[in-house]
Amino acid sequence: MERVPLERKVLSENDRIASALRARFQEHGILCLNLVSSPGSGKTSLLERTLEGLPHSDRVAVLTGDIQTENDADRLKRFRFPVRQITTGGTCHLDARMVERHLADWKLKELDLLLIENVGNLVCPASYDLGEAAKIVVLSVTEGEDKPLKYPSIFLKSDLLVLNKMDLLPYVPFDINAATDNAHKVHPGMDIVKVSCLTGKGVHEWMMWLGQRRRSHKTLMHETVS
Ligand SMILES: Nc1nc2c(ncn2[C@@H]2O[C@H](COP(=O)(O)OP(=O)(O)OP(=O)(O)O)[C@@H](O)[C@H]2O)c(=O)[nH]1
Ligand SMILES: [Mg+2]
Repeated sequence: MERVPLERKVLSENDRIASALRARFQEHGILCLNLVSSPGSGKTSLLERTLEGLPHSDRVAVLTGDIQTENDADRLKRFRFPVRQITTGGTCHLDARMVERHLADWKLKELDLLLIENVGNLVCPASYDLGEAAKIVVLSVTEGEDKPLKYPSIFLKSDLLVLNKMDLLPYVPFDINAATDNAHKVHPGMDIVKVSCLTGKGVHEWMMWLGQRRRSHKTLMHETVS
C-alpha cells in the first residue's frame, strides 16, 4: 500500500524531466528513438547495422544503457559517431535523469538523430519516458511468439516491432504469423519489420522505416516553426 504513492512520485518526476528533454529535442529538431528489448535480442547489433549504413556526414549519436560494462559503446564507437555508455549500476532501465546527465556536455544543435539503447528488459523501460519521439521494440525469434501477449505494455507503446534473428527461423519452433498476430492484437496497425542483423537481410526495410521517420519528423519540425 505504501509503495504506490512513492512509485507515482518517481514516475511523475521522471515525466517532468522527460518533458523538458522532449522540448529540448524539439527545439533542436532532433529525432530521438528509444530501443527496447529483452537482453540479447539484438539492439546493439541493429545499431551496428544502422551506423554502418549511414553516411559519416549524418548528425547521429547513440546513448547505450547497461547495468554494467562499456561493451556496447565499445562495439558502436568504431563507426565514428558520438557514442556514450550509461551504466546504471543495477537499475534495470534508463530514466530521463540519466539521459539528461549524459547529454549535459553534448552540443544538441549538432545532432539530428539520437538513438538510445535501453537496458535489456521488456518490463521496466515501458514505464520510463526518456523524452523520445518513439519507442522501438526488438523481439528475436528465439524468445517465443507469445511475448507481445505476456509483455503488452512495451508492444502497445512502441511504434515499430523489429523481429530479429530471422536467419534462425528454420531452427527454432517460432510461429512468425502468430507473433505478428499477437503484436497486432496488442497494438493494431503496429509497423513490423523482419530482419537478420547477422546476414543483413531485412536491414534495408528497417533503414527505409528510419529514413521515412526522419523525413516526417523534419517536416513536422518545419511546420511547428513556421
Ligand atoms: N543468429 C543471429 N544472431 C544475432 C542476430 N542479431 C544479434 N545476434 C547475436 O545475438 C547476441 C546478442 O546481440 P546484441 O546485439 O548484443 O543484443 P542486445 O539486445 O544489444 O543485448 P543487451 O544489450 O545485452 O541487452 C550476439 O551474440 C549477436 O551476435 C541475428 O540476426 N541472428
Ligand atoms: Mg546491447
